[in-house]
Amino acid sequence: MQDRMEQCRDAVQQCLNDALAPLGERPVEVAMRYALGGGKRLRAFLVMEGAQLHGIAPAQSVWAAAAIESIHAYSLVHDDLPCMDDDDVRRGQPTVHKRWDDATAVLVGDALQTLAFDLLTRPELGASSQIRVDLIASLAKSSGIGGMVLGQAQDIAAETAMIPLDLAAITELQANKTGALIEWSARAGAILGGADPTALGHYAKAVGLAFQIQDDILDVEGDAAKTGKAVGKDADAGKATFVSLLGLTGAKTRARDLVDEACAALSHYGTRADGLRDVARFVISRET
Ligand code: GRG
Repeated sequence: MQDRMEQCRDAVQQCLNDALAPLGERPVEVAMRYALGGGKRLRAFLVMEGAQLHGIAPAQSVWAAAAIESIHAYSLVHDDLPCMDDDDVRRGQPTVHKRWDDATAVLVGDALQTLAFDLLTRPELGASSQIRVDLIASLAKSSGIGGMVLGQAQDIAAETAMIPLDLAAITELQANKTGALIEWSARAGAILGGADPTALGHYAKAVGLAFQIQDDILDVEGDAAKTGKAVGKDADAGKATFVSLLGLTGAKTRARDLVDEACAALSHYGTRADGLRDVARFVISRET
């Protein structure tokens, strides 16, 4: 799978380079390229693997893969702003507002968001008008107030009110905040192939939740490694996470169960979906 992920990373980067080639060297344009660089390209890989299952060539699906990475990059740039998470480092580099300024970071996020929809209109995607409309409408819902933006707002509201969330509330919040884009990524391949995306949607719901649980596990294990404290002690004190609610062992078990559920949802595809099963396992074994 590592080889295929690397091929996907290269193809997506080339596609983004092509899409950005007409841009100039204004700070916002340079910062857009900067924000799009790096990352695991997990969402792109889901798009391209799902598309391949439905007979869509990588040269086509890479445009949808680049679109979701553009939305994802926008969300990270805005999430890092001082008015949100106030982070200084992203993908091992200074965040966009640190390297430039807040106004540039807001504009970069805005421009990356609209770029995503532009990419779905490109002729190289080779899709019918109806399929393009389906992809654009579902991406608008998943990234906007029907998905990611709603999840971010729920997160901010919970933090502002200092209300500790229960398991149902945190599951719903994360399904919106990070799950919606992961779900769109997996479903996009079936939509591109004119097929029913339900099975890939079930797979992605489980993978999205496992991804977030692993994120919480990495947070506490990373903090413990840095501070030398026992795992789980003082990690993001006061904030409910899957680890604080389930315990570290419980969170790991839940993540493994979700990966099993995700793999089972692909039964209809047989061994042709082994690449997607590998991604599900990768999500809970990743260390970044
Ligand atoms: C600002 C509207 C708005 C939304 C932001 C998704 C999100 C909502 C914020 C991200 C905050 C965050 C770091 C959440 C943890 C899970 C996550 C999305 C991690 C980053 O995704 P990876 O690991 O990143 O796929 P790379 O860099 O590999 O692409």
